[in-house]
Amino acid sequence: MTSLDLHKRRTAAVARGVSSVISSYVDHASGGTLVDVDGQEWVDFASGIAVTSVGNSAPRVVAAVREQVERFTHTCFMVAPYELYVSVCETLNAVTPGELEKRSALFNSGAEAVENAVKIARHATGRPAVVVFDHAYHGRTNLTMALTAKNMPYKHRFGPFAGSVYRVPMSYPLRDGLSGAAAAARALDIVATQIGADNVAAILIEPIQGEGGFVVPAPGFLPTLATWAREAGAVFIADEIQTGFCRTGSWFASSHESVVPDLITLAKGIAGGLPLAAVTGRADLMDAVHVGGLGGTYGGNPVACAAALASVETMRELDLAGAARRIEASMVGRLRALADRDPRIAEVRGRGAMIAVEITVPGTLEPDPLTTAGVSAECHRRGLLTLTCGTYGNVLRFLPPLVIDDETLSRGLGILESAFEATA
Ligand code: PLZ
Repeated sequence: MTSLDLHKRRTAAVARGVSSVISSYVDHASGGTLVDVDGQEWVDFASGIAVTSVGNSAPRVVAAVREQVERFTHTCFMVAPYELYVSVCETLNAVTPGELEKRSALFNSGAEAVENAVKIARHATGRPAVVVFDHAYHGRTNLTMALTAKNMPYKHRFGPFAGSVYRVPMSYPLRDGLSGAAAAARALDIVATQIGADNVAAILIEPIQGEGGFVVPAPGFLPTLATWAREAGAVFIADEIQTGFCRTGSWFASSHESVVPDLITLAKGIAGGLPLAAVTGRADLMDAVHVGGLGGTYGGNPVACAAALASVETMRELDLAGAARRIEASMVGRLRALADRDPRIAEVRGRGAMIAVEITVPGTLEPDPLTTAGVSAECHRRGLLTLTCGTYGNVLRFLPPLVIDDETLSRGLGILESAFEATA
């Protein structure tokens, strides 16, 4: 069966609303490459959107999943509990920032984790308002669509949306030129005047924005917001679904600025590709919810839990935070040199193995989504799997698996350079 055959079957069977970045179908994949059903190899700079940090079919994950799938596949933790769920919660409480008493609860998807973090914050504070930011992405369910900024393709004609969600400006150094403190003051002034501090249940923010364009806030922005939340009795929620689990060169991106979130949402990199998500945070907040108030049929599925424990072990053993920092060093070096030659690149930014280039009309800050899509398509033609992002679709982002070897990483960067040259 070729990709072309599969495309025909797909068109007749799969809803049009579910799209794919490339038109090739995957046959198998490892720690840095995918091979499609037509036999072409792709260098993987996507990791299934920052998921397979330990690589595809990582040996420890495969072994743990195999063993668990033979033992039992599902009992529902709310019906008949099992050790793996408890072990994952213990692990999350230990690896997340802050030496404080924590609790965790497990879910299936990132959006579900975000929904639950907001439920917990509202329940614990007795307040309604949730503060979110320009360019934010938090999911596609009804509440998380309301929390997400961008209309197309996430929200268009899917409303009405959940209420008591307030959007304030993000710190976006390339575009606002503000210090972290000044950008935080701008955001908090709106909170004070349009919401009122006493009504705020939570400030919810990605420490580095993902879908919104790999926007790294100016230093001081996150700590100022976290301090404000503490003083206002509001919950500071870090959405580390895309940034977590060594992706940015640290176990969690909040740590780059020594921020200890009250609650943290987790998914993606947590379980080597198996669906698992979590909320981890301050015990007093997590335990404020009445018995039976949190849950779901599949949350903390035992096979996904086994995969999570094996993934975290792999991250520790292979020092994948260190690997992400090494990826950053090679990527940023080559990309900065490319930016010096190519005036379409307005900025190279990101941390660890979460790096992007923002593309604008040369000499201006006018976003250039057409060029961005063109370069990305050229990468695909040459066998490099890249993704775009950004409110204006003008950011080309790179999320290689953290286990990618130097040769494959270098080959991917070479393809990227040639794609820029071919489209100049
Ligand atoms: N919060 C920060 O990055 C998922 C979504 C891709 P789910 N990002 C990729 C798409 O087009 O749907 C994400 C995220 C952050 C929440 C989520 C939502 O996680 O597992 O996709 O629900």
